[in-house]
Amino acid sequence: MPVPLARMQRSEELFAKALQLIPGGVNSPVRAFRSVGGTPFFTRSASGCRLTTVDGRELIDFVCTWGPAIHGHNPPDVRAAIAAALAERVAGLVPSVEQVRMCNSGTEATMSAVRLARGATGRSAIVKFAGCYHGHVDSLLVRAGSGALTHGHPDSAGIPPAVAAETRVLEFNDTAAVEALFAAEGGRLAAVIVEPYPANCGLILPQPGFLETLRRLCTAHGTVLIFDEVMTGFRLAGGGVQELTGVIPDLTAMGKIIGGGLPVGAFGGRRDLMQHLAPVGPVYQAGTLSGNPLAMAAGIAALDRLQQEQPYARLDAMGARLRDALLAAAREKGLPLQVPQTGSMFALFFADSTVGNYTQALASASRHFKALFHGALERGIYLPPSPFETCFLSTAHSDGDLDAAIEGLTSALKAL
Ligand code: KE4
Repeated sequence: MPVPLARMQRSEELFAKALQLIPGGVNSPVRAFRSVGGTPFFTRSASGCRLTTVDGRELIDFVCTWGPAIHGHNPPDVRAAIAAALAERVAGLVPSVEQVRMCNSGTEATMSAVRLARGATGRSAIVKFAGCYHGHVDSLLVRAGSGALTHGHPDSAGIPPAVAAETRVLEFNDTAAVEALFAAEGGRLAAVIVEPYPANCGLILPQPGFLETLRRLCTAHGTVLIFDEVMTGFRLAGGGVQELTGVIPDLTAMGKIIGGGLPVGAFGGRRDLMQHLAPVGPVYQAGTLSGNPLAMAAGIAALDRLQQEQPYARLDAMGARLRDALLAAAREKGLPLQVPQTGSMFALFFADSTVGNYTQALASASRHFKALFHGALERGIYLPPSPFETCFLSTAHSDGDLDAAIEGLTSALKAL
């Protein structure tokens, strides 16, 4: 039975206190519920795919701490992990990685990869795609996705115009625009950075040939192709999207799952590029706790468990089952719903046709999403509090959990 959101008064009290201590009451903007309204709840405990709030509500979790919790919350084996060489595992799994450097967040990983590309090519201009979010890097927080999009200021305050001036922004899937930019400026472009499956303005899948075009043009012009697989790495396959598509970037940024819930990022790729990094080469990059044994151990346990379980086919089947159930419910209700889904990732766009880029994502009806979010929450289902995020399944989601989620979500859809 739906439970009114109002019965989360303990969370209200705590959030009021957090607002005194932390800007916006959150350590990361996406958590503020700004896009959907209402007060963020506080979690008292979490296990597997379920959260228990300080208000005593139990919720099936589809946010999965925004991606890292591929094994759900508090997996025992991750806790029992021992320190070993995480780098060895990453190089063995990710096709583009001949060498890798550990850091402490996805933001550091993308920032460092861009600096490395600029240092190795001696060029300054970089290309990103609207709606892609690569962390809060000055030169990449330009028409970004995720919280930057949710909060309606894709170009954040505090970024000097000169910094953003070297960033070219194109629409994802716009092959003609990419061809034209390379024709005009190919020799000036240090890097193209892209989420190969953009998942920070909902979930957008590449049209056939788009990633291959990026690869061809970067190779022809000596531009470094960077895949930001912070979200998709190890989640969609052991080797991420590059394993699934066979499109191999020059550098890959990684994060989230690689830390097993602790703060870890990494970037790696062609050896000749990585050799430009200090102390070997002139591109400086550093981090006090980069590669710390605690975080490495958690990441190793998470990756090893993925290798042992090979959950990818099961996760994809579960995602497809959820997608089909939601589409059927929307059809019955006469709602224009798109549910892009790949592996353990899916999103919900209230739109008449496939959402293929940022502009189309923005045009989808976020008012329906807001109502769905609250309807789902009242039915014990926690979706990301923004239409510009992606939902995640984990190895902790059982078929029974999925049945419960389908019941709750279809009920919430029908109540729109
Ligand atoms: P972090 O610096 O938050 O570890 O990673 C930045 C980042 C880089 N690249 C991609 C593709 C990402 O999705 C992210 C971070 N994702 C957001 C969720 N959409 C993290 C949530 C948050 O900002 O709190």
